[in-house]
Amino acid sequence: MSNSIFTRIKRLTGIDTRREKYAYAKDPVFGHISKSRVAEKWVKTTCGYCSVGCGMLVGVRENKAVAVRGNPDHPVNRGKLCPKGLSEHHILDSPGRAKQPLLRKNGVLTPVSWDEALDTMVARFRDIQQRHGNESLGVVGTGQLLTEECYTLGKLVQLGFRTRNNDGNTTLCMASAVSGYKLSFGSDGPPGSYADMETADLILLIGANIADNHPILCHRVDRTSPGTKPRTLIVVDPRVTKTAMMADIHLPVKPRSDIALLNGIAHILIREGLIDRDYIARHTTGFEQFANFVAAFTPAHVAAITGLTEETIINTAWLYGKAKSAFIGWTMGVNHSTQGAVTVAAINNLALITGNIGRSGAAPFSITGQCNAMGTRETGFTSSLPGYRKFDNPQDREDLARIWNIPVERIPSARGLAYPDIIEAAVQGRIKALWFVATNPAVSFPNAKLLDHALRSVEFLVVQDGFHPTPTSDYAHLVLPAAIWGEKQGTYTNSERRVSKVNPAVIPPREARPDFDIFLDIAQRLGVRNELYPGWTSTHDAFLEWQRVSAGRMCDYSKFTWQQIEDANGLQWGGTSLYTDGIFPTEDGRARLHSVPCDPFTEQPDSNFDFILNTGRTVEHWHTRTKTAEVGILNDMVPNAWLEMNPTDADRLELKPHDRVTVRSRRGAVADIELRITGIVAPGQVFMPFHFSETNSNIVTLGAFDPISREPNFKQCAVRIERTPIRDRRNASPPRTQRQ
Ligand SMILES: Nc1nc2c(c(=O)[nH]1)N[C@H]1C(S)=C(S)[C@@H](COP(=O)(O)OP(=O)(O)OC[C@H]3O[C@@H](n4cnc5c(=O)[nH]c(N)nc54)[C@H](O)[C@@H]3O)O[C@H]1N2
Ligand SMILES: Nc1nc2c(c(=O)[nH]1)N[C@H]1C(S)=C(S)[C@@H](COP(=O)(O)OP(=O)(O)OC[C@H]3O[C@@H](n4cnc5c(=O)[nH]c(N)nc54)[C@H](O)[C@@H]3O)O[C@H]1N2
Ligand code: SF4
Ligand SMILES: [Mo]
Repeated sequence: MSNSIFTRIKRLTGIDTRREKYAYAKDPVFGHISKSRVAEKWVKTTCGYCSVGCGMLVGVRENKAVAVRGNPDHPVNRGKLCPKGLSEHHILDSPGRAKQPLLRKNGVLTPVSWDEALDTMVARFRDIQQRHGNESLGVVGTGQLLTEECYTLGKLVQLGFRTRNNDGNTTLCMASAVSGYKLSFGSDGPPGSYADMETADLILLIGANIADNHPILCHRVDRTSPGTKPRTLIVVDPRVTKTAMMADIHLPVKPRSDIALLNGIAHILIREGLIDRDYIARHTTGFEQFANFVAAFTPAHVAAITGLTEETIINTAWLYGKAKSAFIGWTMGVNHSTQGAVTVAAINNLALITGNIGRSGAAPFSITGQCNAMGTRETGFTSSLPGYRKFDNPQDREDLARIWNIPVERIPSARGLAYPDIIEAAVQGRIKALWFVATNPAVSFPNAKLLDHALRSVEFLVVQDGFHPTPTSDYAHLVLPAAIWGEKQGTYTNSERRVSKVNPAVIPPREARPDFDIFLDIAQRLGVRNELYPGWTSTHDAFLEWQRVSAGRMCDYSKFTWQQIEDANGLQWGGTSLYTDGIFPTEDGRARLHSVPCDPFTEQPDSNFDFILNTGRTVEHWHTRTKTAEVGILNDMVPNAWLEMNPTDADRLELKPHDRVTVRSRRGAVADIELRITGIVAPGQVFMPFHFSETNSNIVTLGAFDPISREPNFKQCAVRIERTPIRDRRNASPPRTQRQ
């Protein structure tokens, strides 16, 4: 920065920015120094969007967040941020924020005091539970709360409300990775780190579009910077995504043929002796059976299933087998499947038979989604007890009962209903009360019609969200306004197990309160506050107990304090690699090789519904757009959904670019979507983003779930594409948000 800029800022603002490391801000559009955006102080925190976990500084002026910039000292992002991170401060005082509790009276959501809101909630839940049993309550949380809040909520639901039906939006997201890790290694826990992407010889990304969805990870696979090691990037995705365009080799597999590809690679590795026999003998079980099983996955067989050539499959196997260290990263192209958990096991198989785990550059690595998906997984209460403890392990239950100072009988010995089963139970009338915390299922849950039925069926529905109205809060009997990222203190844990500090920059709007405070207040009214949270006043108290609960477990937080996490810009539990000694948390200490059949996906196209619909994301938007629709610079770039279709199909249907089309499945139709004709998708496939409530892709998606993880099959269902009749078109250009 030149001296003249310093002088200009000083003249404009009176602040001598030379004395402060980060204390100036340029208008992002016009480049000049804008006084309203010049921060008085910078608050160090962690991004609240995705699981990359970038470190950032929020600039604050007169209790307003006015700017965001990357933390140059943070090991994850080294000062860089993606467009969502850079504009994150705009969400805090956006008009869409929920600002007061609302209770439905005579059919209308009416402002009430917090006392009336929470007294009513506790009274209604109690009454319903007394009439229909404790398990008539279902709670659905999120990977977007602080770890301290996830932990506090888990105790409140399981020990306070005494229901096991406690799950999260993470079942729409990470559940298959969790189940797959458990199948292979006996426990959840991503074994690698982002650093492995820099030290690997080969990176295989399966169903992970990092260029849109984990943009700051792209720097780890970039080979143009000086000093970076030459390495090969292979991307497996039916679409030619931005990530596929970065690859040395793109494998455009037929939808859901990944298992065949993985088994086929294993087949060649075994046949050609490209395996680590020593590692297999010492650290795995089931190799003989596995080798026999994959013998059937010859290149010819795999070519027929995947649509790849035999040569490509053989070449990929050789590249993987010859790499000294190979890294496999995956995200929703794998997890969002009725075979998600076993696909993860098939990925783990490859790592195990080649010894590509537990050392630098070598890991089967589930890239997580939300800023704190990992914290939710670790603090548990859904598919496991806190600290990766198992419901069916008496010792684990006794450990917890001792720490919590409660009778062991209070701790359930089996998990309750998973998210889709909570919704199903609501439709069937077994669940009578629902509480959603920081998730927006009316847009994000598959087969929206069934969800609608569930939300209308329950006697009392509570929606606790930082924004209102949302498509889900519109259904609520009670809306609880919550503080969000930028207003709360605690920790998030990113994909690589790095625990980072999250700090408040501003105070929440009007009556919005941190989720943690809401949970404690509910506990007070339930009469369990002293028992469950003795002496607690802040999320730091929750952290201190979580440290004791996680001590000695794989996800051990007892080794670092909040201050140490803050000073170090994040610390990884488990170090850079797990399983460095090849010992796994199974009964015999060995990892399991699984024989995984490749079944066709549930709803195959036919003459009536002749396309396969794929759904996913774009870099500008976050999920259901409660946040990013409020950020002008993001929403103006991508204000509407679109549908990608291959030119050969468009020709056949006589459709032109920008035509308005309707996507119709057996469950419903979404009209008036802009058509994009592009080779990004293969013939017979179409793609649309799921971010837009106005054109909600989940009206057409399928309610089919993985039998192990219960994760939905969001990525394939059968649809047909029709031109939208004039009468079904939305009039003018759609509003910026769904709100008034
Ligand atoms: N900008 C942005 N970033 C985000 C999010 C966001 O909403 N917006 N959300 C965050 C969250 S919670 C998550 S979970 C992650 C998700 O991150 P990603 O998983 O990268 O996101 P998706 O776009 O859902 O799906 C990834 C890819 O899977 C591919 N796919 C579909 N079917 C198959 C198949 O059969 N086989 C294979 N191999 N691939 C297939 C799709 O074509 C798509 O390119 O992103 C996180 N980051
Ligand atoms: N078709 C299709 N559907 C999908 C997917 C797909 O690829 N295709 N992806 C799935 C995946 S991977 C995911 S993770 C889900 C995400 O689905 P959702 O969880 O429904 O998505 P979000 O929009 O992030 O919803 C989070 C809500 O919490 C609110 N919120 C944010 N921060 C806070 C906070 O601190 N406290 C409170 N109380 N509220 C807060 C936000 O305003 C928002 O309403 O969608 C799933 N749905
Ligand atoms: S990559 Fe993810 S964590 Fe980093 S700035 Fe973007 S949204 Fe935030
Ligand atoms: Mo996700």
